[in-house]
Amino acid sequence: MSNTVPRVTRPYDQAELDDAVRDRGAVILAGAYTPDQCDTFLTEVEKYLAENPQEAQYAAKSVLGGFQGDTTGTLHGLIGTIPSAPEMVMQRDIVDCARRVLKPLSDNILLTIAEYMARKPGAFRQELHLDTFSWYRVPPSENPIALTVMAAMSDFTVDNGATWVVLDSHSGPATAPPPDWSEAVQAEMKKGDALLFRADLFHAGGANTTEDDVRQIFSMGFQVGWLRQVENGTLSVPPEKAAELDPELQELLGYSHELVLGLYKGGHPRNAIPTA
Ligand SMILES: O=C(O)CCC(=O)C(=O)O
Repeated sequence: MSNTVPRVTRPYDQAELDDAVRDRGAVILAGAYTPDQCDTFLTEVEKYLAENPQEAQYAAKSVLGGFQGDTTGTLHGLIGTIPSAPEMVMQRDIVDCARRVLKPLSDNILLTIAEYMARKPGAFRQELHLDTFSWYRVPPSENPIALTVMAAMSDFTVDNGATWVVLDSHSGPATAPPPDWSEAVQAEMKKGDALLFRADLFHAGGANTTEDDVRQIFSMGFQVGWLRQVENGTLSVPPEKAAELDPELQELLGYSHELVLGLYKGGHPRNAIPTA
């Protein structure tokens, strides 16, 4: 079987997309975002960080920021602060694919996290890891419980550390030892492409060995509706702010319930959102 990451081009074929994610563990959606969308997102993030320097410091010292080290800049809680973030999260092909692929294990899906990462020159190569580690007590399954997206806001190259993935390494326990690096391949991408992979697939950020090429990433995840999210969506976007958002995005943030999980006063959590 080929050891290059499957790649779909527009118009994306749904079956090809879903099969690649389910069966090989990863796929690249070429041109998932337009260059304009990438530029707008990056400009807004830059402006926000310039106006709120305390946020960059807070992120650097946070649990996730600490894990990344000081060669990676991060920003969380994008929805509600970065104007284009809702549109970035609601990339229709990606959200719809997540709904289909996660459907066997959940009727509803949630946004696990939405974050910005800048992996700067000097960024180290991460260990091969699984994003299911967040829920390591959940038994392994043929069907994924979560998906991760690494969208290239600037080109991902071998030298600037394009994400490594180990195709077909999915469906094992979250505590499984990593495979050998010789099995890993890099997902080189053009600005606007998005790598979508199962959270139970081994992957790692690569080393950025360039002098001046910052690898700019918009990353997000989707998960079954009965697991706790990594980013607390209803604290990041409290009801008054959620009121400004599209109902589907409200639900993805956590203003939703899976059977009786997530109820508010015994009813739908959208009841907490003020109406005009
Ligand atoms: O940098 C990347 O491309 C992947 C990052 C990653 O997997 C992580 O931060 O957990």
